[in-house]
Amino acid sequence: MTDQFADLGRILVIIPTYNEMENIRRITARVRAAVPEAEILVADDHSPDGTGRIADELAAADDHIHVMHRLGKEGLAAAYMAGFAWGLDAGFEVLVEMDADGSHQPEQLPAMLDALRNADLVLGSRWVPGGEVVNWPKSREFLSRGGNLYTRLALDVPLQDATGGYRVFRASTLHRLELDNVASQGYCFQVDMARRTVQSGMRVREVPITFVEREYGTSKMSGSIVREALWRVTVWGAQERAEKVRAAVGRRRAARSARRIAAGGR
Ligand SMILES: Nc1nc2c(ncn2[C@@H]2O[C@H](COP(=O)(O)OP(=O)(O)OP(=O)(O)O)[C@@H](O)[C@H]2O)c(=O)[nH]1
Ligand SMILES: [Mg+2]
Repeated sequence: MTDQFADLGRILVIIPTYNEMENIRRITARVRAAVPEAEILVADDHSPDGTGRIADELAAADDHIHVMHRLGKEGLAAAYMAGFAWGLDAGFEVLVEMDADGSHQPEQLPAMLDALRNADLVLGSRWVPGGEVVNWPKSREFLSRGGNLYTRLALDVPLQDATGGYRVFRASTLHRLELDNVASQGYCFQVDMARRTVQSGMRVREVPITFVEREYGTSKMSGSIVREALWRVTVWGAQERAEKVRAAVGRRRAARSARRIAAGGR
């Protein structure tokens, strides 16, 4: 089998899980088929339904599958932070975020990896031309589109889908992002990572994906995750605007004193 992405370096797909018993076999098999050279890290938060045990069985049968057993449910962001640390430490050059529930289709990963050749971060995007959602109630679509519009306006970040969770990072991008102080839990963590990448001048590309609503298991989305996203984005936006005003005032003062010096005064 030829290694289609050898030029990108070693690839790790991180799959956080909490009670994904019905999904874990399916999703790992699909990743293995779609990108055979990629390795997988299942980051399980001690799922009561035994997802971690099933992942152990899969890992025992396949040296491309690894499992991280975490102590308890700490949220998606914490699982990804631990997964990133593990992957960077193990020397992977490409780190992928993917949900376990089938919403992020492994078959679309090759197109995203291809886009990484000209980017530092690739976002799987539902809201660029060619992107779509399947089986989503109108209310969820409204929430996602509205959340992204609000994020664009509040943070001045030119992304159509900054809240999505299907992503491909270069290791070098994660190294530059100072992961230690990434706060927040749900969507907000995704927004924070995307805006930091844009603001540090790195290249972010959005690739259209077909997001498929989960068929098995239950969603961990909650009102508190949405509320957290809303207030954090608002606070970040206000901070950024205040900084821009401070910078503009500073520039004006500097220009004024330069003019005074040029005129011989003080
Ligand atoms: N390790 C870990 N994984 C989690 C946690 N919460 C959610 N996940 C996983 O994160 C992924 C996304 O969670 P979902 O419940 O699908 O959340 P969502 O995709 O935002 O919501 P839906 O669209 O309703 O499915 C899934 O693979 C979950 O198992 C957590 O606290 N710890
Ligand atoms: Mg989901």
